[in-house]
Amino acid sequence: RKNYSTKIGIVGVPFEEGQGKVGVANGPEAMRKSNLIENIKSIHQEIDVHDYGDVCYTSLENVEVPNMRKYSDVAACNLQVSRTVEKILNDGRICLTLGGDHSIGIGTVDGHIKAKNEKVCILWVDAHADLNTNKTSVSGNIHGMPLAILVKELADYWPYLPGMDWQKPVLPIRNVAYIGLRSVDSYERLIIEQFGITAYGMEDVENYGIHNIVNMALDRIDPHRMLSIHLSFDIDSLDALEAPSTGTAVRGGLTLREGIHLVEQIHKTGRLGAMDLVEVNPSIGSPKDVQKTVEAAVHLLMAACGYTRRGLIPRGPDGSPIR
Ligand code: 5AB
Ligand code: MN
Ligand code: MN
Ligand code: MN
Repeated sequence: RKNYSTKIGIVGVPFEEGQGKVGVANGPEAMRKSNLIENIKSIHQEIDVHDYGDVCYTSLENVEVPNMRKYSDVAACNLQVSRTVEKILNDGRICLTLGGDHSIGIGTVDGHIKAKNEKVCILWVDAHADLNTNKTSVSGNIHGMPLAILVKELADYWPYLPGMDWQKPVLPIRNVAYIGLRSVDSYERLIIEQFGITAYGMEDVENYGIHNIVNMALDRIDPHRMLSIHLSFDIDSLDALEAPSTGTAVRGGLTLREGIHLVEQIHKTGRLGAMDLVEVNPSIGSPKDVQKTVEAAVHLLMAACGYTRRGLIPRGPDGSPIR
């Protein structure tokens, strides 16, 4: 049998200051109430899940950066996120982070990079590129900026970021791939083209199919198949019909089947280090919309833990199949 990690760590980040809508801070609670932990435990008997609870932080005082809304909260929260993710990985677990808005990707990726000595590649599954700086962002919302803060090549585009000295932009842009793009701002597109970032939009998914797209992305960002994979999954990568309860829904997205297939395929590499599941907002839409969205999130997280839609053959204590 292949040696997949069966040790999982879960952390919630009830944080919503990276964008303007109330409710996304309740994402972790909604996923836990939908029996996320119990569902993961029931995948197979060897699974060992530990819930590290929710991250909390105290906001910094008197720090501001132009066109970065709630900067002090984002900076303070992400330090705690980074430390927690680093700890979970150092405990030998795959780290699942429940968001929260996507600004928490700054901390999750930073913690992963620290735990694995920079041997990390990033799969950013999203309708959006999240590649704005404070100079290009039209909204000033930091959930549209995390990748621009993380990558090495854009370091010179930023002013000094007070209270973020713990975070160094060391991520090579060639280690990043997008899947699911369909709402990219013009300066983001310019950066993608200029740096040749691996970026698969919906038309690429249509042309090649999700299975080939995942392999093409891994060929580009991890050609030697040796890096720890960080899967940052924004629920708005899914079609608005499948995941309506999110702050910046865009129609024409991935089906849940394509999303699950992608996560299963990443699990099967045996190199999934950390996954973020962000932007689930239980205050948006009808109760049915919320249930649909939260259930989609739980399915995606279970796939990351090795849940298979085929069903598993029961195994005895020595790992051999019981027939
Ligand atoms: B999300 C937009 N590009 O910068 C901006 O949901 C949207 O984390 C950002 O992908 C969407 O405000 C951020 C227009
Ligand atoms: Mn995003
Ligand atoms: Mn998005
Ligand atoms: Mn496949």
